[in-house]
Amino acid sequence: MTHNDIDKLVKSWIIDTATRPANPRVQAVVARLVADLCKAIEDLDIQPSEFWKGLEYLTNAGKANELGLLAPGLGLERFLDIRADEAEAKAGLQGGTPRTIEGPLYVAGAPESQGFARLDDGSESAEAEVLFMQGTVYDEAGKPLPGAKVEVWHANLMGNYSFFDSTQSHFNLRRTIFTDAQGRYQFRSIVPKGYGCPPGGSTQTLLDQLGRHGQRPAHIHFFVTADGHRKLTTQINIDGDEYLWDDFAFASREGLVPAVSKVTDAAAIAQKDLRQPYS
Ligand code: MBD
Ligand code: FE
Repeated sequence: MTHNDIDKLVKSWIIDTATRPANPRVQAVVARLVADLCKAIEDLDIQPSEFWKGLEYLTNAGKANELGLLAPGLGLERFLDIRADEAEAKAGLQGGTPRTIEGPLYVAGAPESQGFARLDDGSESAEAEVLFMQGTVYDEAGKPLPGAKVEVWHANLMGNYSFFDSTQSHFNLRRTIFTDAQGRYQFRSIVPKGYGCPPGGSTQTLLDQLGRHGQRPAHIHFFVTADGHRKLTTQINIDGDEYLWDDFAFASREGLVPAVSKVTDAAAIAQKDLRQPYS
């Protein structure tokens, strides 16, 4: 069958030409996706057994709540970001901290504080390196923005996230910090390890067949929001990670790998103007 024949056939099935109420956007999107799938079946001579295997795969991935992991693994979430960057560039917007993907592991409702927060519950203090981070939220004119909401979340030393890992306390390594009068936020936490897709899970099983690993470099996620401003979704990477430029989710970007300095004495830490000195 030609692609043209497929387009016609699919439209004749999917789009109701009668007067029933319909959603034109859903009609257009579904007709396109089904037609593209039919074209792939035709061109690749996908066998019925392969088709049903694919459906079973998606069923299992959905049941295991892994579709949100599959999307970044296949580069689809990164693709949405590339398009968002293009749309902003077209609108004449540029500069600022680059966006990168949210991923599937954000949880709303983290404890809130002003200016500073400690993110970790101390349960890994014996093994972890202490991490301090501070920054300033600026508006598009480069003016510091007080009262901006900075939501931070990251993995523990096992590369796991609270709520998705029942061994962690609720909201461990998740906080919401509002910037102070100078637009600054500061936090203390632990240096995280990178995430790995669950071995034997739907996503990793597919990645295996693509000859790919399912590792992310160590990273920290951010949402930055403020009234009258668009939301920034981003991450930073911990420099030196072996997967820094080999992320299975394609989220690493220039400008999101801040300089890390190792500080070993309390006096030097105090000099960094952190409100809650190392203890
Ligand atoms: C993560 O921690 C993550 O940030 C992404 C994008 C995908 C899987 C796990
Ligand atoms: Fe993550």
